[in-house]
Amino acid sequence: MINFRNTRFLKSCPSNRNLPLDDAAEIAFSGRSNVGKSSVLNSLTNQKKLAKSSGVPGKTREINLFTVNEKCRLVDLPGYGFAKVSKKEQERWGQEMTRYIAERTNLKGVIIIMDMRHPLTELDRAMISLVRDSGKAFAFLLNKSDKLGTNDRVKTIKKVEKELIAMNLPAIIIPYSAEKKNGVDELAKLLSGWIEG
Ligand SMILES: Nc1nc2c(ncn2[C@@H]2O[C@H](COP(=O)(O)OP(=O)(O)O)[C@@H](O)[C@H]2O)c(=O)[nH]1
Ligand SMILES: [Mg+2]
Repeated sequence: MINFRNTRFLKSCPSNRNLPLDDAAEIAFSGRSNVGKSSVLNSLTNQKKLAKSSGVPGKTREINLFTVNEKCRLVDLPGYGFAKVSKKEQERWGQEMTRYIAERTNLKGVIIIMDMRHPLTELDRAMISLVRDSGKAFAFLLNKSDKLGTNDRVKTIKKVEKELIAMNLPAIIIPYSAEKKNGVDELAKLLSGWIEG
């Protein structure tokens, strides 16, 4: 099992052209802005400010890379669907993201993070087809589970599972709370499997 606790910031890349050498496996985290992507990275690595988490959505517009160890990196992709970003900027980001996911040879898998209260939005579905077309591994993390009661949580997970199966997708779902640190071990186990095979 990979130890994620020594993860360090490596580099911020405004475009694919700035990416480091593809000499370590990468795992990318994607999701609508404000779903808690930065908070998930922080909880996984047991650090408070590794990925800047803030109440200001849409701040992360670059591909941020973090070194876990010499064989593994975590990648924080720009959050999608932030209304205050211009259409043009969103389009450019769409292109950078598409290129990263489709062409990055050392990308082992993508964690699609969704807010458990609003799963599978239109933009999530666009991201899903992008990742599916890339042939890379992917899984779903339903964050902010602490915002729902047990019944609604179970119901939501079942509903998402059903929809994924209907779309012929692997229904790998991790219920998660970055705030309460629930699901961290499950996530670490899944990522370790992707990296260590
Ligand atoms: N209740 C709750 N709030 C969360 C959780 N994860 C993130 N948040 C909050 O959601 C907001 C956005 O989080 P952030 O990590 O910056 O989201 P990002 O834009 O996807 O990187 C912040 O106010 C976080 O404190 C969670 O699991 N539970
Ligand atoms: Mg963020």
